Amino acid sequence: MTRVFSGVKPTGHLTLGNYLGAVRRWADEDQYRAESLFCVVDLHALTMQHDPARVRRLSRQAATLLLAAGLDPEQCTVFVQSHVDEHARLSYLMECTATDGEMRRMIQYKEKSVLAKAAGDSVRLSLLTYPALMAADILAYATDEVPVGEDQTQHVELARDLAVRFNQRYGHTFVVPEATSPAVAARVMDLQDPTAKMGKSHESGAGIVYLLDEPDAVRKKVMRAVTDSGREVAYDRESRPGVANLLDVLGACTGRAPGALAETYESYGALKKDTADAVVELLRPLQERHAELVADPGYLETVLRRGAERAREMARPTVDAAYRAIGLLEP
Ligand code: AQP
Repeated sequence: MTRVFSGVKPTGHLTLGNYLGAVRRWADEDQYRAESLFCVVDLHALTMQHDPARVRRLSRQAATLLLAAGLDPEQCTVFVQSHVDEHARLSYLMECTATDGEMRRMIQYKEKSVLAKAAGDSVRLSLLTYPALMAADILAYATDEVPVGEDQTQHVELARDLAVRFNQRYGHTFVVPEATSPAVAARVMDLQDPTAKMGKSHESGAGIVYLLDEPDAVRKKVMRAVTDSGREVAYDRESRPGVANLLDVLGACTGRAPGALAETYESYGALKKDTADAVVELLRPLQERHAELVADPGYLETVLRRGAERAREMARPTVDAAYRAIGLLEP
């Protein structure tokens, strides 16, 4: 059976980008058609300045939102990365397989090291090496497919390269994974800056729809979305990124092609209004389920404990095999 693995970082409140680019497919499709593991990758939240209490809070919130989005612990494994030691164990072997140059070429390292320096912070070594941890996250589970938004495909490519290199050097150990992205909304853009990805750790939330935003806040953000000076509604991601982003979001919410939707609108105002309504309706059931789950914290704890147990069992044979293959003595 196909094995699927993916995760979210608790670096901020989950956004519409996380949902449309990744989480919705996990809940609606992947968990039913594949043996799936979904993870709150909390170790990845430590690569930039962080507040420990906030990471704990956001980790719990992210796990709750995954369940609220429809992940069913009877269908898939939901867990927290730091609860399963195999990730960190394998990460070191990935660092021994990757090169310094590969790590430095990662776009997120380039972008975030600049941000850290601009904020007067030192750049943590983990910001450079975390793609090795991410490769370990994926490879530990003999993953076939990694459903992610477009921004993460570079990291999955690296995991592929490392799997192939390790297998060539030390004998076949890892399955070589593949990234998959949705046809529409694989990269939801910031509503205030449609040339930048809608990212949960951005300072200003004006262009970001959070999954727990109240309907009024969603409407305000969508109605104030930056478009462009033209008047005609057309789908062109290069010259009309703001309008194209709204069409992508509306298309993802309604299941219609963004290009075809463009032909049905004569004004930006009408497009924004329908997009706002569609997003509010999309989020409504998720928010209702979230409220129920928050009222029962014991349930989340049980899900995460069982998830970690199951994940450990699934990861251990592959990680043990990698330790043997690379030349380490069995304990
Ligand atoms: N804007 C987006 N459009 C489509 N997909 C997105 N994803 C994230 N943002 C968008 C996808 O969501 C999954 C989980 O993302 P993540 O938690 O690993 O973090 P990220 O991708 O790096 O997103 P953020 O929100 O921007 O976090 P920060 O700001 O800390 O870097 C992934 O599959 C991702 O592709």
